[in-house]
Amino acid sequence: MIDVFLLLGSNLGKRELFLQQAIETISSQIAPVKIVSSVYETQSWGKTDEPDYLNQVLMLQTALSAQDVLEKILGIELEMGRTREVKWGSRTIDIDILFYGDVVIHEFNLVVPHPELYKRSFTLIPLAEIAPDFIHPVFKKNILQLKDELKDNLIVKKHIFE
Ligand code: PH2
Ligand code: MG
Ligand code: MG
Repeated sequence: MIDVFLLLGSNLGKRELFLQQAIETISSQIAPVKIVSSVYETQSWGKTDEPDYLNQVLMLQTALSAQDVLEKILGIELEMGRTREVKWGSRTIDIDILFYGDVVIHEFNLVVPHPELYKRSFTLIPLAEIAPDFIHPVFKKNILQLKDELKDNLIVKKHIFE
């Protein structure tokens, strides 16, 4: 079994509901979600005129290959109404593979560890909550170190549920 870390993001419509639905669907279609971070309200990164996101990091353990996990994720995103028009555009749900154990993957449709995670506090802050000591297999630094080295001033705060 491999420890897989996923990032959920939503910045359109019923964001809280979409995160919850994604966790349930991932648990039934991929593997039971073992650990979840808090939900964070985060300023849009990359395309700063987009609405704020809710982000959350999950850990699960699976015997599926990384490509099989990706295929399931893309199916779940489609089922949940995800469309892709512009890079970094708004979305009901985005599910990204952050780590697939300590495996390094460079395939035409999949790069793991996620190539931008080290630049993004909206990823490193929730990740540091559930896996502070996990070593990034390329940078050979743990998540807390990466988080402390980050120069990203976008606001990331714990989400308050209504
Ligand atoms: N995802 C992006 C681009 N920008 N910004 C935040 N705050 N959260 C995201 O999940 C996010 C983003 C591309 O997937
Ligand atoms: Mg993404
Ligand atoms: Mg994605």
